[in-house]
Amino acid sequence: MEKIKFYSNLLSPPGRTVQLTACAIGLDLEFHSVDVLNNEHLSEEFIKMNPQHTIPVINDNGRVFYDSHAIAIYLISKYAPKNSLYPQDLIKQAKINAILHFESGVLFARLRFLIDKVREATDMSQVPQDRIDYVLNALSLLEALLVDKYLAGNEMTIADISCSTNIKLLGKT
Ligand SMILES: N[C@@H](CCC(=O)N[C@@H](CS)C(=O)NCC(=O)O)C(=O)O
Repeated sequence: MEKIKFYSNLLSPPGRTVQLTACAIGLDLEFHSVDVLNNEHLSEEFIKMNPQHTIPVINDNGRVFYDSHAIAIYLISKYAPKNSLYPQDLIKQAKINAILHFESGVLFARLRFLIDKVREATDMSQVPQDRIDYVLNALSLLEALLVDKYLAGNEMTIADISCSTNIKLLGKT
């Protein structure tokens, strides 16, 4: 069996979610760098793999998957089904899934909206305040989720991995 091919960029938070998940379950991925800043993700070859032209993407022996949340769940369910990063218990899964959707629809979405403006600006005064406020509000919502030791209870799960990759990006910005 071939190694799983992993198309991503080291700076991408969703990409890091997949990297960290694979690392946590001891899975060795074959990394293929995609230079998003130079539009490599818009190439015909890449769009054939993922019509939404987002990274990360994996190719597991001919089966192609995109979206970090879907990939993380797939890798654990297939290669480490007993791992507590994504437990088999449906109630725990529902809690984790809700946080993954929060990451995708609120936290990362707002962060991306802000980062786009930060990239265009020559100094921070050019970044619209409402974009900063939306991110701060998303961080407050994330903080409010943290009632136990980890986001979805007292054990670390992929919800923590997924959200933490955003915080790392904010640290860089
Ligand atoms: N929900 C997706 C988001 C992926 C995403 O937006 N990735 C960015 C890089 S961090 C991207 O590929 N942007 C290029 C584009 O949207 O065309 C996931 O979790 O994988």
